[in-house]
Amino acid sequence: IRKAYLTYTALSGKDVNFERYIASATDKGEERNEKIIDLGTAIIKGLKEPAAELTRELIKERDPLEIIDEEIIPALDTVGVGFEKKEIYLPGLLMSAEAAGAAFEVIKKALPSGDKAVDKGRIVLATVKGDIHDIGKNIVKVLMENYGYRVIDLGKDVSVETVVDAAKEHGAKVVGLSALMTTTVAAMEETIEALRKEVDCKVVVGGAVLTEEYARAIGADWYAPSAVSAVNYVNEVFGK
Ligand code: B1M
Repeated sequence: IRKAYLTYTALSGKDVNFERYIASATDKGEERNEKIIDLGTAIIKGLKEPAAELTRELIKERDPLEIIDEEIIPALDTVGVGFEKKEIYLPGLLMSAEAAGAAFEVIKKALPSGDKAVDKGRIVLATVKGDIHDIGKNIVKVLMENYGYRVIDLGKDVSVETVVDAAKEHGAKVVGLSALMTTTVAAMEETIEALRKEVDCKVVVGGAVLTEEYARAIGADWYAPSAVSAVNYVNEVFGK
């Protein structure tokens, strides 16, 4: 009877995101759908609407970049660890990513939009081949645009050739590459190698799995551990 009840509450939408149902099927035991009180919890639980709503509240009193660094990224890190330990499954990871995306949409609107008429320089941006993680890249993009750069965003899972062609076509002085998996940093190296042969540009790289040492080893000009660091570097390049 208990199973039937849990199935009913899940399928009828009363058990948001099947939270109690999933908990009852794992060794965590049944949990109640707790009231969501902070943005981090909303992201961890994969709740889009509350995540957006809580961000709207937070943004009234906190700096948007601080919300990204202190709320959104730590929450996604927690989800990543849970996924690694097999406490969170792929659908949970996806829902958290969507909730983080909803929070970021609110932040994007609140950021000063910059002067769109200004074109301080062109930057090609991409998440490398084989990798579909683009939340970090999108943050970098918004920030660069706010500083007056024209960003040609090639999206995610972008082939080496597409990056090289776009850099040539747009005469990009900087190419930014993002990779989040140990399996895709190899594609980053391949892309840098191809760029070096055909385009005269600086390459800035970022993404959770990278380190400064590794970035140097694959021939990048700059390792950006954060979006702000990427913008600082780009300002330096174009300033010169
Ligand atoms: Co995935 N995933 N994921 N995932 N995911 C990781 C990366 C992982 C570490 C989780 C884990 O196991 N702990 C793991 C990789 C393990 C590894 O290789 N070491 C992993 C895996 C395995 C996978 C799949 C393979 C799972 C599967 O299918 N079995 C799959 C990958 C498919 C593929 O790409 N081919 C997958 C899928 C997904 C989702 C789709 C569900 C979702 C992504 C949604 C999206 O991006 N639209 C997702 C998510 C959300 C994560 C975690 C939890 C969070 C990533 C994130 O967005 N962080 C992640 C765990 C983690 O990172 N802790 C994980 C927030 C973001 C703002 O940070 O991207 O680091 P980040 O960006 C920062 C800086 O790094 C920097 O600035 C940003 C802001 O400060 N930065 C740059 C980033 N790029 C930059 C570029 C720059 C400069 C700075 O210059 C150009």
